[in-house]
Amino acid sequence: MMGFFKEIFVLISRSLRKLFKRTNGSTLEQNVEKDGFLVVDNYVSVDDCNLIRELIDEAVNNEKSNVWRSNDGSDVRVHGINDIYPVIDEKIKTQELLAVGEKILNKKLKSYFIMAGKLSYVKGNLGSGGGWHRDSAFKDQYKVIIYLSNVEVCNGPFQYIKGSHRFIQKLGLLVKSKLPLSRTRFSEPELESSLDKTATLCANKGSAIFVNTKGIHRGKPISEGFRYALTLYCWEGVIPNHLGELLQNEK
Ligand SMILES: O=C(O)CCC(=O)C(=O)O
Repeated sequence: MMGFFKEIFVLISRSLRKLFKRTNGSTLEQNVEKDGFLVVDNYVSVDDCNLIRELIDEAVNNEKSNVWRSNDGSDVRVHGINDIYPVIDEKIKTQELLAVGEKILNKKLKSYFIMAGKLSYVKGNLGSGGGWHRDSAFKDQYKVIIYLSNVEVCNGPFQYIKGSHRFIQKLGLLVKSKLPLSRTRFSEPELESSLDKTATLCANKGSAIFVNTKGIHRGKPISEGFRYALTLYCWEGVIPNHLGELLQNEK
């Protein structure tokens, strides 16, 4: 019952903010609001993607870096890579990405970092993010994922259940599959009634995915090769402790 009221509260506050904004917003904002995501091709040039990939490899191989690895070693992450190489913020125009996020959320964003992720095929891997999940059960959460390598269906593309950030779909999952509104992690069978709405976002290097990660998403388990990507994480307040510990100056 509590979850229901939280959801209604978020819905009312979002509608009020929209009312005061008095504009429908850009196509990008409208798509993220409707479907939960939008892919923009050629956001970063191929040369810049290649340069950033070299920097990621350098950071991963440098023993001074704070590198996170999944248990099976298929997912390797450098949180706050922009603190080691500020040129990355310049190349991906982080300030512009944050400005878009502020428009989508209609809130000021005060903190952020860039996470570099390198996925490689390892038998039995769960994919980036460790399976289907919402980053937050009730609050809208903005992220941008930039592919630095061409991503086909075998390379662990980002997957999103279209519209799953919306209250109406959450209600559907509650009614059809008995999934509480507060749930953030899901097994594949639990999502059976919604999997036909899955968008598998294959795209070329340099593409940027603008997404509300309140919706249900995952990185598809990688079945071949590798995937390089950057993810912008940002917040209205401070960086949560569990992520702050992974940043570069914390080592
Ligand atoms: O990198 C991906 O494809 C998915 C990442 C993810 O699940 C997340 O950022 O929460």
